[in-house]
Amino acid sequence: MSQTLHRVKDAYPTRTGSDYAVLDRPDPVVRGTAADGPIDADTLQGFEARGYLAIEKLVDAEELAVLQAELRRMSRDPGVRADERTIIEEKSRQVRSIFDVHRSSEVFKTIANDPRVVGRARQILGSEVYIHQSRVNFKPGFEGKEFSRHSDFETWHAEDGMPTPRAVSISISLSDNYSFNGPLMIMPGSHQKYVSCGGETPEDNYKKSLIMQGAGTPDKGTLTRFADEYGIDVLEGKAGGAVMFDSNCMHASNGNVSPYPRSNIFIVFNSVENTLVEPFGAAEPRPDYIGARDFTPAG
Ligand code: 6CS
Ligand code: FE
Repeated sequence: MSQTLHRVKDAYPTRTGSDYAVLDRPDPVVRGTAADGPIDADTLQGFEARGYLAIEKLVDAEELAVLQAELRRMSRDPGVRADERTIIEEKSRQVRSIFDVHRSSEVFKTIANDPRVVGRARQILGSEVYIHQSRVNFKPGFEGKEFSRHSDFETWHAEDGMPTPRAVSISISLSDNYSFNGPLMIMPGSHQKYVSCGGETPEDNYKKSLIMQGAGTPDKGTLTRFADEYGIDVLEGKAGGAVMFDSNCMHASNGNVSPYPRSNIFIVFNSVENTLVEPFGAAEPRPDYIGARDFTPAG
């Protein structure tokens, strides 16, 4: 039986050609409890309310040095640069992101499956988890371009076929994040609302959206109302720290005109009870290196 017949009414319609709309989120945010893993009750409560949590020090100096060395190695490898999983900045031609690093790099595969990371994801999502996507973002000094404001889940729902927002991202800082070098910015609490975006998904959208997102970025009116209601938290933090955030948080990051790079590794965990079906708002699913279709549990 085709998966289409299994599809219940889509609670998160988007890019259906109609106008923008703000919908309530019917699905819960945190499904585990403090007893289920390393996150304490207060921090879990904060994640439920704000949609994110910050970990001041996830890895120690030695582990961080290994991650940073791997980042440098990959960014200099001409084979990596030529690979379709590597996204190049439009103007500067510098490496913007490398996708699928949890499969192409032993070092990043190790940290992506580390109990300190997977244990937290399982606790938040209340189930076994698998890796939906991984990427390293470079955001080099002077040239690193911005990421316009968006909900990751809106894209994963529309283009990868992710049914509900039962997914969580972790961004591990590989360089210090200051207010001035393009750190992650999250609207706290915005994950409780879902912005159904207007327009439709262009053919092969990922070939452009990973350089600069177009479809799926909310309209200015909605973003202004969201900023007025939720505010904007700027996630500063030292290298080796991390931020975990709900898949539906409205987030962005500014360009980087400082001399200091803002590099991170970004890993997305999806619940094994929320595996991908066909896209809800695009003609074709995106390639496996962006939306994984291997649902083998992580860890
Ligand atoms: O399209 C995606 O899957 C990616 N785009 C952004 C801007 N954030 C999430 C994800 O890495
Ligand atoms: Fe994003």
